[in-house]
Amino acid sequence: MLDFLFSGWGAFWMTLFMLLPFAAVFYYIVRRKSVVDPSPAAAARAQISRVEVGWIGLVLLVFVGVNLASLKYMPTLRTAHANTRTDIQNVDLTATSWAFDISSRRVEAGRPVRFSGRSNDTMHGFAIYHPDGRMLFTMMLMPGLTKPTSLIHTFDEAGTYKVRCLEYCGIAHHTMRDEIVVVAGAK
Ligand SMILES: [Cu+2]
Repeated sequence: MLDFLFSGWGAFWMTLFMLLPFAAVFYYIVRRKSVVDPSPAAAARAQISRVEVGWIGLVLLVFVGVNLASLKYMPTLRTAHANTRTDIQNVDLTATSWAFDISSRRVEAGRPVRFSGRSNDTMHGFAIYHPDGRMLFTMMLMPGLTKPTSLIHTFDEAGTYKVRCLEYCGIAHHTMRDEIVVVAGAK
């Protein structure tokens, strides 16, 4: 049942749920200040003024608007969305000091790739770098897990992408490199 919390929408509802106490405190303060204690204008009507309602409305509108607009950039939702695609490419990899064993070093651009990684011995990292040097993502590979660690990424551009281990794993950690070739998608 708890698996739901680790899905895209589960994470979304959980985040909203965690914001509830803050909303309650915010409401309590606003209500107390404008209804229960309207001082220093003690003679003012014991109601929330239109200006205050307007401000609260504006704040809520901006809050909801910004959250909705940024929803599609949430990694969990992107992953959940990519998981529904049937053309996903699977790449399995195993890290062993000090090399990667990668099931396929050639993937297509424009289609999501699910990287599922395991470690055979100690903590390793699996990071992919864009040909221009930018790091796109990194994932941590822990030994002894029953499920592989997985991450979904869609490459936009063809090219040779460098792979590096970013968890210090011993004397030859710096030699733990590899490459993934991204080819243009067939369209
Ligand atoms: Cu390493």
